[in-house]
Parts: sequence; C-alpha cells; structure tokens
Amino acid sequence: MQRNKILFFIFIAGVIISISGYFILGTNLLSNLEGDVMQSQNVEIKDGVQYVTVTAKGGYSPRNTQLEAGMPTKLVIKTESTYDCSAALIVRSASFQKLLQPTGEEVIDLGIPKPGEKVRGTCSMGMYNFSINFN
Ligand SMILES: [Cu+2]
Repeated sequence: MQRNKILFFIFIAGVIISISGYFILGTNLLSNLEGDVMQSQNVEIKDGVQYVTVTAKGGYSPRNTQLEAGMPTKLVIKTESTYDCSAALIVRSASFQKLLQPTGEEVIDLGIPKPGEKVRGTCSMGMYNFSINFN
C-alpha cells in the first residue's frame, strides 16, 4: 500500500513536470515568434543614419521591418556561414544584385526614403524575401 502511494506521487510529479515543461517551451516558442515580428531590435541610429540589419541565412530575418521615413537609411545584410541561395540577393529599388560573401556584412544605401516607400529584397530565384516599409 505504502509503495503504491509513493509510485503514485512519483507519477503525479512526472505529469506536473511534463505539463510545466510544455508551457515553458510553449512560451519560449511564442516569444521567439514575436521577436521575429517585432522590429526596432534590428534598427540602430548612428550619426543621423538609421541602419537596419537583416540576416540572410536560409531566408531573411526579420521578414518585415517598419521604419521611419525621411531619414538617411542604410540596409545591412548580415551573412553567417550562408551557403544557401539567400546569399544571392536582389534589392531592385536600390539597383543592388550580388552574391554575398558566406560570412560578412554588406551595406546597401537606401538614400532618404519617403513615407509609404517600400523596399523589397529577394533571393535570385525569388523564393525568399523580406520587406522594409517606411512610414
Ligand atoms: Cu532562392
């Protein structure tokens, strides 16, 4: 009887740990998703120029960034052992087309975008993309 009780408690403890583990992992997953959607972490203002950083590796991240218009803007594309086709980048509005170094940073001058302007980057085959909206 005593032994059964102990086993029962161990079983319950296991269930509680699994459930809380699920919730903790679930929350992390959610906050990661939010991090991808949320901006401003990839935007930095230095000497009156705003730099927006997009990482190219198996696609582009973040996929969408909202930026302040009317300010000199530079797009920084970061590669980190990028050997997939997201290294073959086209940014049509900036007349940019280049095969990026597997690891490094490429700075693309976007000039002073107007409100409502949209900059889109795609891989050469068009299967990955990202966009930057100026408001
Ligand atoms: Cu591609």
